[in-house]
Order: sequence, then structure tokens, then C-alpha cells
Amino acid sequence: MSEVDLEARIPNNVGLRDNKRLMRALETWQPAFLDWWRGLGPSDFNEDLIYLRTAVGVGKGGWAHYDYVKMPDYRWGIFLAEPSGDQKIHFGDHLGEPVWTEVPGEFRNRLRRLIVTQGDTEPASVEQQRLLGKTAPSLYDLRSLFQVNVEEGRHLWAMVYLLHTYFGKDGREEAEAMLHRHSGDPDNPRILEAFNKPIETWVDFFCFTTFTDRDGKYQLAALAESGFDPLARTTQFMLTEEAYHMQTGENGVGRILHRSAELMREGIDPKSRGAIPLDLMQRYINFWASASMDLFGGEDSTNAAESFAMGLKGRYREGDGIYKDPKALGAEYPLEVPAEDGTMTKKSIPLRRAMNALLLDAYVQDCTRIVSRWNRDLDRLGVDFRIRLPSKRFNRNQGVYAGRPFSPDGDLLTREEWEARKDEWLPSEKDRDYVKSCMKAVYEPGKIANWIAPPHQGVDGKPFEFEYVKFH
Ligand code: BYC
Ligand code: FE
Ligand code: FE
Repeated sequence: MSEVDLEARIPNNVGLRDNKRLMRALETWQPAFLDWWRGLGPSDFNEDLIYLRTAVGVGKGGWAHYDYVKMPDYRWGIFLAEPSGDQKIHFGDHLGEPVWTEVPGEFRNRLRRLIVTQGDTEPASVEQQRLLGKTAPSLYDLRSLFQVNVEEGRHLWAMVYLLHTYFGKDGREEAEAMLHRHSGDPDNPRILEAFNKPIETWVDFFCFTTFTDRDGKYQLAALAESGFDPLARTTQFMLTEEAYHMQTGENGVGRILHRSAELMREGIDPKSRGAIPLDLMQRYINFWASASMDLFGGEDSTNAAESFAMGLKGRYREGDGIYKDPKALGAEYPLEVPAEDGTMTKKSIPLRRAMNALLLDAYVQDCTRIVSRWNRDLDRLGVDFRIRLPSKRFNRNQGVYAGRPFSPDGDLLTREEWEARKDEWLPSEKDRDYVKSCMKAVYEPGKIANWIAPPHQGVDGKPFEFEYVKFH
């Protein structure tokens, strides 16, 4: 592919045309990306026309460009948000120094690791979701899935841009490796645990986009504070797309709950109509919320302390000046941890080591808000059931609560109690089989599956009945 072609195919505001080195790196990487997309993306739908939004610029409305496209022809662009503020590092040991526009040598490894970890999640999620198109509840939802998929693809491009531009040969190798690790591959899995879990059904998908994409929001927001300016500005722009992913999740779960509650209001058991019982939804929510909390890493983390000290990863909204001390020194974070004897003990850790815990707290607050919105709708429909966000201690595999048996309310249990009750709290094989049995594709414009309510509005001002996908 000639350089001119590539420049035209990749909308960007990073001066791609004049950056010969980046252009050369992308000439090798782009075909490998397309091979990966055709092999491990939503490959059954590569020839269909999807009504998609493409980011073509960072200005107002620059990312709201809609048209029918075949997914392999999607124009994955490279964008940095406009520089903002005074261009000074605003937290950590380098407080007040000018932001970095090149990688500071002594932080190179840690920075590369953060970028690779972030980048790895993006194609992972596309792999996890690759078969969902076969069972979409409506054309509207099918389009949403593909919108999320192509944008996660673009998020991979964003991290690859940083690796190619700022990390030389090992950056190029890391970029390639992100196409070689695969979700759930026993020999070469994705880096973070949640990205190796299967997303088998649309119930998983909507829970994932609610809870796991929301981890994405908080991690990106923390990186958007970075003293490494290209990372800060890339992740700022990614956040504009993330909002749609989380909305897809929140609305999707909300529409499932709504449908079941409507049936219950008429005295009908949701299961008798192939809809999803509310207690079953709660178990899926417990599963994906706890898996997503693990993505924050350990509550007590020297990695997180170093990333903060170095000015690479800040607190949520650090730049808004909402924290007392931008150096986070001389303060403590209280933790309650399980002791061997089955009691809980209080412990205090230096604030810098609690950066993951603080970010998780902000996330939990946000999730709590989403859950109460779902519950307001259940209340309006006159149904008594309420969804609950599980405790931070429940079903954890990372951090201070990892591997210990806690109830969704956060009570420490014995192993026997956990074994006896875990099927009340997490989806069982039977639950999963039932949900799978409900998933049947509905591809007729304006029609929708029986287990989910239609959305309140369509996309880009179009009605729900719009032909969001045209099959070839
Ligand atoms: N799974 O010090 P610790 C998104 C490892 S989602 C497996 O406690 P740290 C998206 C850790 O690597 C956002 N391993 O935690 C959403 C470390 O290993 P080493 C993705 C884990 O390092 C939906 C050891 O345990 N972005 O964008 O401070 C669709 C001790 O770690 C896990 C980022 O994650 C885990 N869950 O924090 C598409 C941002 N947790 O070093 C996309 C970049 C921890 O001992 N990543 N470990 O070998 C980070 O900031 C950090 O790597 C983490 C972990 C917050 C993930
Ligand atoms: Fe993403
Ligand atoms: Fe996302």
C-alpha cells in the first residue's frame, strides 16, 4: 500500500503525512491488524453494510460522522485531544515541571507497560464479542455491538500509535504482540483476567459494557492525567467514545429489566415467555461487577504508588484540583482486611499505595448511581425486586480480598457457607444454558426479541425501525 493511500485511509490529527517513520511502521502493522480483524473480529459480518459513526476529527461534531460502511473498510483514525491547561505536570514527585513530550528514559519501562496493558484490552474485547452478532435481539443492537467493536479497534490503534511513535523497536514488537495474544488462549492469553472470560450471550455483553467498559473509563481517566502528554491527550479522546459503550450497557441491562418487570406486573413469570428473571440478572451483574473490580489491581499496590510518584497515572479528575495534596504524601488510606482466623482487622496504608483503591472507590460510586437508575424503573413498574451492586469484597481474585469467601453484602463466610450458597450469587451452568436458549437473532427492521424492551430512541436521530444493518 502506498503512503498516500495510507494517509487517506487513516483520519488523523498527528501529522501522519509528514511522519515517515510512523507511516512505515503502520504500513507493516495495518495489514496485520486487518488480518486479525478478519480472523478474530466479527468475521461473519465483514461484507454487510453497517450504519456506523466514524471519528474524522477532534473538533465539535468531528466524531459524529455517520454512514453505511463494511467493517473492514472502517477508517480507524488516530487522534489526540487538543492540548489543555498550562501543560505542567499536576501531581506526584514532578509536580509543576513541564509535561513530557518524549518518554523520560527512567520511566520508559513502566510507561510502556501501562500502554501495553491498556492496548491489550481493546482487541481482547473484540475477540470476546466476536460471535454475538449471530444472536442479536434487533438490528439496532447489532449496530451497537459493531460500533463498540470498531471503536475498541480504534482504541488499539491509539495505543499502537504511542508505541510506534515513542518506543522504537520494542514498541513495534509490543504492537505486534497485541495481535498475537488472544482472549482465553491457554498458551498466550490476554494480560488482564476479565479479558479472558467468555462473553457468550447478550446478557454478558450488556453487563460487560456496563461494568468492564466502565473500568475502561476510570483507567483512561487516570491515564488522561498523565505527565506524558501524548498519552494524556490520546486517552482524553478515547473517553469521548467510551461514553457510548457504557450507555449501550446501562440501557441494555435496563431494557432487559424493564421487559421482565413488565411481564411480572401482569402476573407473568418471565421464564414462561423466554425473558430473563430478575434474580438471574442479579447473578450476571454480580459476576461482571466483581470481575471488573479486579481490573483495578490490588488495593495496596507499590506499582500504583510508583506510577503516581512518577507522574504517569493520576487520580480520577486529579487536574480539577479536587484533592488536598497533589503529592499525596503524609496521608493514609484505611483498609479492612480479612485475617487468617476469619475476623476482619483494620489497617492503614500510605495514600500513594492506595491509588488503585481510590480509583475503585470512584468507580463503585459511579456503578451505584447506575444501579439506582435501574431500580427507579423497577419501582415505577411496581415491582419489588431491587438490583444491588455487590460489595467490593465479593468474589475477588485480585487484591486484599482475593480468594476469600465473602457474601455480596461483604460478610466473611466459611468455605462451607460459600459452597452452599454460591449458586444464589453467581450464574450457574443452568442459568447460562437458560440465557443461551433465549438468544435468537432478530434481523427484521423494527422487530425485537422477546427478552428485551426496545430502546427509547434510535441512533443519529433515526427511528428504532431504521435499517441499521444491510445484509449483503
Ligand atoms: N488481571 O500492584 P497490583 C478497558 C497484576 S479496561 C491480571 O496489585 P497494578 C476496556 C499486575 O499486572 C482498562 N493481572 O496492580 C474495557 C501485577 O503484575 P506484576 C484497561 C492483574 O499493577 C472494555 C500484579 O498483578 N486499562 O480499557 O497497580 C472493553 C500486582 O498488581 C490484574 C488499564 O488497565 C488483573 N485484573 O494494577 C475494552 C490501565 N490486576 O507487575 C477496553 C493500565 C493486577 O507483578 N493498567 N494484576 O507482574 C494499569 O494501570 C495496571 O496494570 C492495573 C493493575 C490497574 C491493571
Ligand atoms: Fe476501549
Ligand atoms: Fe469501550
